[in-house]
Amino acid sequence: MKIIEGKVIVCSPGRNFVTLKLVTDEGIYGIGDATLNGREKSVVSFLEDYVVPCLIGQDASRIEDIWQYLYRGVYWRRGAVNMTAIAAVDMALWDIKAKAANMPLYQLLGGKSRDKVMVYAHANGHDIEEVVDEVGKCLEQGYQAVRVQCGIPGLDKTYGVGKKNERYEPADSSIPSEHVWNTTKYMTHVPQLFRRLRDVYGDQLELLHDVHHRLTPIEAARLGKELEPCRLFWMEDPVPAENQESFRLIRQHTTTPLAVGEVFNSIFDCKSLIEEQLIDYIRATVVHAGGITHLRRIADFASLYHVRTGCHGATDLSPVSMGSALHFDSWVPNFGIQEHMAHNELTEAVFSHGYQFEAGHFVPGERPGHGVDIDEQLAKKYPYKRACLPVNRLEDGTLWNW
Ligand code: KDG
Ligand code: MG
Repeated sequence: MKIIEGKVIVCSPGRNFVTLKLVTDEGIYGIGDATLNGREKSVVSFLEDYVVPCLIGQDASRIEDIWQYLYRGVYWRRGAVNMTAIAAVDMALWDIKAKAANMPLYQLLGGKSRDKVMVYAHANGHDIEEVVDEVGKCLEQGYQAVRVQCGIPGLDKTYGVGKKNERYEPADSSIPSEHVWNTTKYMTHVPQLFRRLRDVYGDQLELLHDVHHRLTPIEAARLGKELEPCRLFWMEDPVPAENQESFRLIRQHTTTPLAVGEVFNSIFDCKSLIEEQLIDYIRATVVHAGGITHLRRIADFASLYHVRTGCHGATDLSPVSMGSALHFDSWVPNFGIQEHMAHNELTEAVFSHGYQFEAGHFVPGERPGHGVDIDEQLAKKYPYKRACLPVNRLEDGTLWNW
């Protein structure tokens, strides 16, 4: 079965998505997500100019060999743009193989390890009481795990908190908008938020929080320690993780579980974190970490060290990623949790999918392949709109991590 065409589809049904469609000479096609938030066109160009021409004529059934060809065979390895493009090819090829076998993708991976996939929702608010209400709404919808983010008194904009009455979408401006950060204000507010949530909702609800790379190791250690009585499911991305060893210090001081890795694109980004058991959940995801072929390798490695998966699933990952992730999550033995941030109605119309929500969980569905398709005609109605992620500065103007 030969690849005869590779088409890159860019659309913006509320936010930008890049989709790769690979077509074979047997008429079977597969699609893969190639969305890299705020850098969409770099992946488009890389796919169109370099990757797709090399795929024409290749045997679509040789997923592993094509992965090695695009990774090992290339002198310039790794990097977000490169690995997102490889991921899109890989997802599309798994889709093709599963369709050719007339099976849902999870069957090809080894079958289901669980009946349903636990997901966590997002609740955010400008102040603590608004967050309390939002968490209540998630519980009414059946979620059993909720990530909470709250506005910080004295700071104008906060990561994870939308503008009044608007969905949160971080890529909000054609030139990066600027946020202002103050660690002391944040560190004094967050424990109050979680104490209040435990008072209102008790001990059973799973609560998660994303620090979004804002702290230093010793600050993260202190926050983790302070939050211990509130029993978080995880504290995510407490510090930037380029220096994996910095997690040793955090780990020595707190039993709050740690989740890291949504910006990782290779197993080498998390090698020490996993080997030294410095984290509890690895958040590498199918679209930014080289597809199912590479994510499976990361998960297998993590399983040796009691690290479980917690795939990234924000709205900038298209339904194609969500579908692929849910098949992966259904199979992976060391599954932890899956992030779910609902896409808007336009996105749901452009991308039809077989996955379904069931009381705080998702099931991947039984459609052959990963079960997600794109309506190309409808997609054309929503052309690309330039949108960048924000930058962050301290109050004195120093550039900080966003
Ligand atoms: O593109 C950036 C977002 O995906 C990211 O900010 C979301 O941190 C995030 C999360 O945990 O979902
Ligand atoms: Mg995050």
